[in-house]
Amino acid sequence: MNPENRTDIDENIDLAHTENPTRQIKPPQRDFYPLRLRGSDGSAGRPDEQVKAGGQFELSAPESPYASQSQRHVAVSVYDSGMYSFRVWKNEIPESWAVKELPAADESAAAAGGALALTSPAQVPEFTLGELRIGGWQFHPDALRFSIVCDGEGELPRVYGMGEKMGRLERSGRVWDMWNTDEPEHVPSRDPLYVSIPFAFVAVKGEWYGVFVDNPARQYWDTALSRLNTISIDVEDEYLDIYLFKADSPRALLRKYTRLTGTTALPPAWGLGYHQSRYSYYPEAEVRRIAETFRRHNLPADVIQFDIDYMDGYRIFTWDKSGFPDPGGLITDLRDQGFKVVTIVDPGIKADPEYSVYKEGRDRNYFCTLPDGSVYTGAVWPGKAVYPDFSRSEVRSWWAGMHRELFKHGVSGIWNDMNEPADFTGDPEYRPDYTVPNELQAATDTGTPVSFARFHNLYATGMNRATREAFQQHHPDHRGFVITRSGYAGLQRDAGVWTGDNCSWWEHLEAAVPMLLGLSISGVSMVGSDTGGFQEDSSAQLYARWFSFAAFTPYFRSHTADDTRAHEPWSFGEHVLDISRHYLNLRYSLLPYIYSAFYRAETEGEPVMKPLFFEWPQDLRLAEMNDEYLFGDSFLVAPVTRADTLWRHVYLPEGNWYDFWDDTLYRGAGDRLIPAPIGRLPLFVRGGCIVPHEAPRLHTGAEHSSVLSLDIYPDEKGAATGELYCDAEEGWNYRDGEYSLITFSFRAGKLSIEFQHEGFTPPWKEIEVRVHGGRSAESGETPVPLETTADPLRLETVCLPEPFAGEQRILVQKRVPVDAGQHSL
Ligand code: MIG
Repeated sequence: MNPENRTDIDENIDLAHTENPTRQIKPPQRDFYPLRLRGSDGSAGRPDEQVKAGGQFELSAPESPYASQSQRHVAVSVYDSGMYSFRVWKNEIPESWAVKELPAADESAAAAGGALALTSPAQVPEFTLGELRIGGWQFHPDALRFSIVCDGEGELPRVYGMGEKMGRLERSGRVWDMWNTDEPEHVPSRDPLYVSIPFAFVAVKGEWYGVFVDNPARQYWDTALSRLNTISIDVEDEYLDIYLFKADSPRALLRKYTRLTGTTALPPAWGLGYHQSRYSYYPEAEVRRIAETFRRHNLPADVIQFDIDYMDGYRIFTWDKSGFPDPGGLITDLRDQGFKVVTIVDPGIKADPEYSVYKEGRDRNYFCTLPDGSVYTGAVWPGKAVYPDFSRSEVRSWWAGMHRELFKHGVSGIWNDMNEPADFTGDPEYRPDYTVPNELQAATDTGTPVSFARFHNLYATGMNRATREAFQQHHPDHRGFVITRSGYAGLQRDAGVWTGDNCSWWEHLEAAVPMLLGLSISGVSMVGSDTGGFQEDSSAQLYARWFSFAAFTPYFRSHTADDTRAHEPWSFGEHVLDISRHYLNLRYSLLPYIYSAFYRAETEGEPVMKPLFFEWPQDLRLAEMNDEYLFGDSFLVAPVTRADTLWRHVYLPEGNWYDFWDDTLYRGAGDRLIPAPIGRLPLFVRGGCIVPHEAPRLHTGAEHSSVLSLDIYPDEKGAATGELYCDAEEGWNYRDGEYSLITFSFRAGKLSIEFQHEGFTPPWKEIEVRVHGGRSAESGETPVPLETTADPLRLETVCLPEPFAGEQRILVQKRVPVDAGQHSL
């Protein structure tokens, strides 16, 4: 952006509510020059074209007027996990913030996952891996380009992943922009949004490939738009690190990616409870009223979140003295009611010479500068603001230390907002430029400053790392809880993501499903959308539907903007209150199940919320499934995302499926019409699963009930398996073995309980086992909706089906001890 176009901040103008027209993203027009092989002797190619791992080539663009700048090296590496990397570079490459650990190098190219071959011994080197051809290296002084051609004999590649994007789960046919952007208008065509994860799954001819382009600079991915079988990627930098994976399933592929970039750590159990938020609960009396109302209505909840108005004039790490005169007292009282507090933190520091955080940061040169060395001033909520330079470990430690002001009063978790970073002096019409200028400098620990053209997408990651460090500094015995709006590949090691400023639209409820799935399969397991919608006023019906859906998403939070009606569970009358309580209870009773799914997320990178194609990659009906998903291994969720709906069409994949509410047994694969009046989330349990659950509590700090329930849903052969993970629910001792992993298996009427690991005494004394029988849906009878009155959509006649009871068909019920052993049922 031309710096001259930047707006000077006028403190009286409401910058938050500016217009923002839809734009189509296209990479800028550039003349690229092909990079050709050049022998070390200067000849035009090498005769010995057989590549080995570790092979290096010299490339140059002889026809380019920039010939002197255009010489590049390409190095190929092979890792033991069946992963290949290409490094195209000229200068020194900055340390990657995405890659956690490189798997060991494996010199034999026959590593698992198929071999890589150099197929074009001609001038432009191309490598093939199965159906993929990687090559077409091109040079422009501002960008490098390469392409991935899928030789699928006419079959077009399907593309998934790429993090937080609007639109469908399957990403082909568009150009995607990787540039963290404060984008409040989530219309389907809009891109980019807050998070950039340049990692995609490419499925072609039944094979699964992964492409990860590790470079935080802006990237454009033309996913088979310009040419149907080609993904062409521009990176606005002078180097590329491309990782290429091959696996026999999408799950195995994601596992490789999370081995490289890390997994989502197990959150403290309270983080998986319900969070209530709004912009903003103010003053403290309002916070107390919210907490009391939750308890008065018997609503399970663990967290109240404080949005920016808790601060003194939006100064980070301060408290508004009149609204929150005694934050410690307030938070203690909330704790007595079973609530924890999560506070918002923004990166922009008010440029106020009287403000200690500003003064200290300025005196220590901790803020980002322009190339002339002067501190850059932009603007956010507090007006003129400066930006901490999170590229430096010293600044991150300082920022971590500042959290003392929050933690000393009892704050438990941090919500990082505005970390794209947003800058109100940027271009409000073109949101990718609603940020600090690219010429800004990040000083880095190496001493070589990098411009924000390269650091921009890492800014949030730097901030999230600092927040992680805050927990290490102040609460080393706590796991910490961090939710971020922005981030880059690998962000899952430090934070979960909520999907930012959606609207109270049915369309956004519908969009939340592929959006959360896209993030989940890009390594970020802790994800959620603002329940009920952030901007605008939710209707009672929308809130009820959204709430029941969100109970089956990893991060479960209601939030709404400053100018909307209230979006609390009781804000829409008795019926929505009942529905909300119902789904809160269900969520809380399933916490042992959800927590166990998070254990798999940490140890294996398995997403908690996952698309159906993950489980049945061969079933092409699932390749485009945007409105159903798996939550953990056992539940298939098909949320209603349209107004005034009584029925929902559902496609059930192969296997047996039990309607969760009444045990109607469906045999997949096939299409079904399922009754779905308000209050009844279409929910199915996969035959062959054993679901652990417990009596719901008002919050996760309350004592567990003494009985754990195990509901067994047998498959066609009458068998089922399940698992349960438990530990202290906070702290790190589980990493030293203080946990128990219990597996259950049911076969021929016998249940066996085994401890795969026994390092923690489960909180339950007994197990109540129930075997479900299922009622056949094959009788030809059309299922009757539970509500037969005239007005089921106006909520007056909501009939809430009881979970794990009521209409279900239980064949056997029996209590057994929580010990290893075998029991006849
Ligand atoms: O520009 O802190 O996405 O959740 O309530 C608005 C106020 C700034 C944006 C976040 C939203 C939060 C709001 N913030």
